[in-house]
Amino acid sequence: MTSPETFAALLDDAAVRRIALANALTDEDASLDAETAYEVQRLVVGKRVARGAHLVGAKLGLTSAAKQRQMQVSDPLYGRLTSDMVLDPSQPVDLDRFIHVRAEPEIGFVIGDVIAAPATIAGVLAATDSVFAAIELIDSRYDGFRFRLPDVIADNASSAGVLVGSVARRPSDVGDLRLLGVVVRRNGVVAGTAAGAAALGHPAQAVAWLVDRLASRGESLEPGSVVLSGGLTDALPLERGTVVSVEIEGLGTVEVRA
Ligand code: 0L1
Ligand code: MG
Repeated sequence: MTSPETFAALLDDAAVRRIALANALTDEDASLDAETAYEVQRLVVGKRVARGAHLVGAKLGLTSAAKQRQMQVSDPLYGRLTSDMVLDPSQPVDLDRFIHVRAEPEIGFVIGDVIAAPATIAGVLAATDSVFAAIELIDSRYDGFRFRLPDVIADNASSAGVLVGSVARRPSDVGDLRLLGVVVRRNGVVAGTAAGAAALGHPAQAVAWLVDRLASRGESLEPGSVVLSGGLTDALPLERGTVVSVEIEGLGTVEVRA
């Protein structure tokens, strides 16, 4: 079996050189399972931290029924967010940082208190300082975004960038997160619509899943962590000259310019 260290080095090299791997890790070694892939992910994130970034939180992926069906999985996955991924929405994004980046709308959380496992929607909401509109940039380190579940877990859930909207509100001031309308525009034209419930039925349920999953590995979310609760529509390729904006009811608009 190929070692987690070898796989982590391959993924990190692909990210640093912006050259996608032609083959998924599971093409090279079919015995790679989800648990080992999380160990690869830990090593990949550790390499970013060794280069000076620090952990700022986590993200959920594969939270929509459509994406789970497509990947033939029944669970989401998670990845880690690091400080070097946080981008300024007032500045154009430098596409040279990425391989084939895509943008997707998300509801973000800032966690205020430790959330005990097993977590509940009510427990997550009570421990949340604020929610905000976000754009996540995903960038697979695999050619053509072709991967199986362990591959994308190892690749830190395709994490690449985060743009945080300027409106931060307590969940109790926003209302039912499941019902928040979401409109995604590309160059001013509507390209996708959704509601908050697209993230695992309730964005706070996605956070609860993350808390429980981390707890099963002896980990937890630090107060102050930022959590992206999962893509609400299909991700849009972010090409030069493109502006993608995400408007979420009650949470304002955030945009990314390339
Ligand atoms: O954030 C996401 O939902 C992406 C998770 C990984 C799957 C993908 O890269 O599409
Ligand atoms: Mg996402």
